[in-house]
Amino acid sequence: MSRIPRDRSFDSTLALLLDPYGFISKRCRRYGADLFQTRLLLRPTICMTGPEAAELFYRQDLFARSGAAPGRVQKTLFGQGGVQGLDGEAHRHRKQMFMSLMTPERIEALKELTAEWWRTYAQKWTTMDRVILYDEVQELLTRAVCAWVGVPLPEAEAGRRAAELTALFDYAGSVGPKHWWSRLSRRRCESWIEGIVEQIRAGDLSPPEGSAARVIATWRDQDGALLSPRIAAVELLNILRPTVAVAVFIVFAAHALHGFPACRPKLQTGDEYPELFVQEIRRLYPFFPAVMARTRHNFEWNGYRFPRGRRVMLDLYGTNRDARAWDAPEEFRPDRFRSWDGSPFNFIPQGGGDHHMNHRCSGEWMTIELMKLSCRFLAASIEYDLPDQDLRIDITRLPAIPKSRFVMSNLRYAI
Ligand code: HEM
Ligand code: MYR
Repeated sequence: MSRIPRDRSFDSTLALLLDPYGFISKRCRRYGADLFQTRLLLRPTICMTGPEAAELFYRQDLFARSGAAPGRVQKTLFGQGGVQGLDGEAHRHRKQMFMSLMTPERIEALKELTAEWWRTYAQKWTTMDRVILYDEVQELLTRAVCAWVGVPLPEAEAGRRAAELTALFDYAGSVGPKHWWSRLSRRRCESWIEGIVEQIRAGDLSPPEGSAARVIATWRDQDGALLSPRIAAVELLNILRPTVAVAVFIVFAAHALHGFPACRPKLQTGDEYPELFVQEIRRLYPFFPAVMARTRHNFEWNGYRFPRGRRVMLDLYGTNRDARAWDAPEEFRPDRFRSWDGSPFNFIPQGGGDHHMNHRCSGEWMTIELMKLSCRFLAASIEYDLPDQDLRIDITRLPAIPKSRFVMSNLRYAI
């Protein structure tokens, strides 16, 4: 039996905040192991990295999610009572609600709405001196996703709602005033969507058959009861918020197009290259750093003893760059995905395992499709200049984004 390496410091919360993407893998390398134990937010936590650790982490007989996420993450990013904190049958049933929304036809409908908004925004950008892509795409996606789920978005509210939805993910990992703004935004978003759910149930609002707002407002849990309006709101926000968060990946795509201009012409035709390009962006760029669970029992793994009730954190970012699974892992090479083995545990930017059975992101296919569409638009439909700016990616921030948020100028768009 080996002892799980222990981090020397009393509590590592600050070290994690200062280096949220490198924290786990750097320490694992230092200790020559796939795991180590430390204290985070004063709770003992086992941190793990790599494909083998990912395979372990998604074993539901060994790990549970209820009570695993820190309160500050629930009060900002996730909300309380949603799918992320469910286990077993209750999780599978609720997950079905999300997965039923991800049919090819429904995803196609979102792509059409989003493409329409790209065109509208591009026209507006031709009249602007400077376009801050991160901010603009948040708003564009807010409009597309609200239409798609069936939530009315009056023109006068679009900017404010986009800012509130963005605050849920963009400031979830912040401390101080931004964190509090994120909490306030969660309360505002939940009240807004709760009102929508109540209107649907009262028959005052009738979103289309198959739309997320209707499916969620009328969904019955295993016991046959409707979700409470608050939980229905949390779940509808589990679609709205992360769709707006695709703005982060779109900004990374713009960043990669600038850094690797040879990719641009290859994105202009066909479907194959956009997919490779998008996968490599999801693998290499820093976004969702790690996921958390807690052990259900005492067990042993690879000679290490895991005690019952221990919080465990899996390194998504480091696993995507693990040299055991990837050649030259730090290099941007979209073509590597031509020969990827398709493992559910070595490429996990949106979680691992199975979409239906595990907590793996239900919006993963949607994310890929929105990214492909957006990359094509950036590469083929518009031209722009990049004014002087700091494009370095700030990896001390959660989520990481280019410091300048990607500024474009002199934008050309021929309809
Ligand atoms: C779960 C990342 C977009 C809906 C997750 C998880 C990650 C993730 C890491 C947790 C996996 C786990 O706990 O094992 C991302 C990233 C996105 C994104 C980086 C890019 C913006 C989306 C989209 C949607 C979505 C577009 C929906 C439209 C969800 C839901 C869950 C989830 C509902 C909870 C699943 C469960 O607990 O079973 N996502 N996601 N995400 N994601 Fe995403
Ligand atoms: C989503 O909105 O669900 C998808 C993207 C959110 C990424 C947010 C990154 C910062 C999260 C910090 C919490 C880390 C939990 C261990």
